[in-house]
Amino acid sequence: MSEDKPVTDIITLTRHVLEEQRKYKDASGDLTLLLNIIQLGCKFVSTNVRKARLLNLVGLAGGAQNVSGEDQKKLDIISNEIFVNALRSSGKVSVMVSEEEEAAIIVEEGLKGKYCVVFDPLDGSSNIDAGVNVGTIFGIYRVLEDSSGNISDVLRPGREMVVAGYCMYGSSANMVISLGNGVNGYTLDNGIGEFILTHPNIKIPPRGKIYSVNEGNSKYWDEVCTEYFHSLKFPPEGKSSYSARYIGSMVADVHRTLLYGGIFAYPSDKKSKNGKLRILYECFPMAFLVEQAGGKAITGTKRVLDVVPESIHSRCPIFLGSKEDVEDVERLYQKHAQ
Ligand code: P6P
Repeated sequence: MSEDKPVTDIITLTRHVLEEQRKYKDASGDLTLLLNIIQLGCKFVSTNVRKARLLNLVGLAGGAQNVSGEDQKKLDIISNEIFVNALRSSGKVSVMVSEEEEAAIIVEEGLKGKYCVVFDPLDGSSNIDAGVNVGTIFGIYRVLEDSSGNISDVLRPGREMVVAGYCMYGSSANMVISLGNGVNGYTLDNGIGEFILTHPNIKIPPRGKIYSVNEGNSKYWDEVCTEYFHSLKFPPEGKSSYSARYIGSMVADVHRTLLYGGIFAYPSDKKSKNGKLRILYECFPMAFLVEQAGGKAITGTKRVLDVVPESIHSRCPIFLGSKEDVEDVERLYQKHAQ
């Protein structure tokens, strides 16, 4: 909220999306409702992540039982169930892909809608015990023309998404979202249960001073990664070294990169030929957001959003962040390809 706005003129995410919807005369309101469902899921997860830290709900049941004697489920499984049930009952979704579901969920006739949602309900959940920020990552496609809603509606380039976003659960819940014309950030006001606009029109700096990569994999890196990250640590005379920041939770690492600039990478290497991060519900939404904020996202040799996933859990390498930093990597790959 800008300084001069009176407290009584609060811009919530719902209001912001409705204002956006009014720009499209044929808008049905379905996307607005769908985003409200996603907000509900994020509010639920936010509450339970906070509770989990207090009630030690995290981790496998391991014999722990809840009051009705049922085995406690891992938080990410519960989070997944909340999103799947809420999205299915919305009647706005035909296909769902979740990090927690082996196969795509094709919604039954009668409840099918115009959209497909791909999501990781609780990315980085292994970090919850340590109190590290975790998050929900999501992307939305419209069902293809003449499609009744099936797997082909999601095995598409990320550039065809209509919405991408994440919700980071930390000291507060921060939603960062793009509907294809810029990026806005919202903070959950637990008092009124609404996401309030706090970071309008996020733009990533053209170049940063931070690099974010798991250096524990450096012995497996290709020549480009070895040369590139070395150049950040041992720059030419007169240039400052970059700082290293790596949390190991994608939402937290990308959120910092988006706000402060620099580069986040999960490269392919000799151990993981396609890297670790999943294309549909990690790489695409983050690449979409970073591009919308004026940055870039590449696999090393091509734009991430131009990749076509072979299957719903396919992976790809990713370098994302400030335009000039990512272009340095791009040039190195081009040089090594000659
Ligand atoms: P590594 C979390 O498990 C995750 O999927 C991403 O959130 C994170 O960026 C990555 O894995 C961290 O992987 O191999 O560095 O521990």
